[in-house]
Amino acid sequence: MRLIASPILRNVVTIQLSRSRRLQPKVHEGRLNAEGFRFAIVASRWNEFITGRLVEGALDALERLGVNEGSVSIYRVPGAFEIPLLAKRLAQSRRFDAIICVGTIIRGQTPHFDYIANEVARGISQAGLESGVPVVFGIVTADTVDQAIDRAGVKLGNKGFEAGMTAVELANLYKQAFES
Ligand code: INI
Repeated sequence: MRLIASPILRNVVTIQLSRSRRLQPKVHEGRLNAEGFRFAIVASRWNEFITGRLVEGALDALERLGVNEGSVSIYRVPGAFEIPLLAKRLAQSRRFDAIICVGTIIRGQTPHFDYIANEVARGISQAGLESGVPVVFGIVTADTVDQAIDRAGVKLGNKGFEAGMTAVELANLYKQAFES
């Protein structure tokens, strides 16, 4: 069987190849170096046995990436629903280069799961958009306690660690992009 590329497809390929030869785009990517940056972790107390591991994961990432002693503050709130407002106020205070939000919302524990999870996600996103400071989503949402445990360091990585890494990358990226 002979394969005949359509004229449209041939054009696409030609354009992509010539673009990659001509253009030398300047790529901006944040480095993974936490030295000199300040971070706040906003953590809820619900499901502490899981959220505690997310906090540990975030601290581990910051420490591995060289954060300075005294440059990390942890703020605790009762539930995940309370995270967005505090994250927004901390971001607006300009005392931190990034805010890391961690918490655990489990479907089986509340008929309000969808409301809480949606509002928390929307609020965290809004905190970043309204303050202009990176606010990172490190919230575990899961159907069961077992699933949540898996995302806090057992099987599927640690969402707090992931959020810590993201915060460092974004702190660097924003500094490179807007302060140099
Ligand atoms: N808060 C959580 O962080 N996780 C949950 O799973 C949860 N459940 O299941 O209800 C939860 N509820 C409390 C909520 O976040 C607020 O603290 C509360 O509604 C007071 O505003």
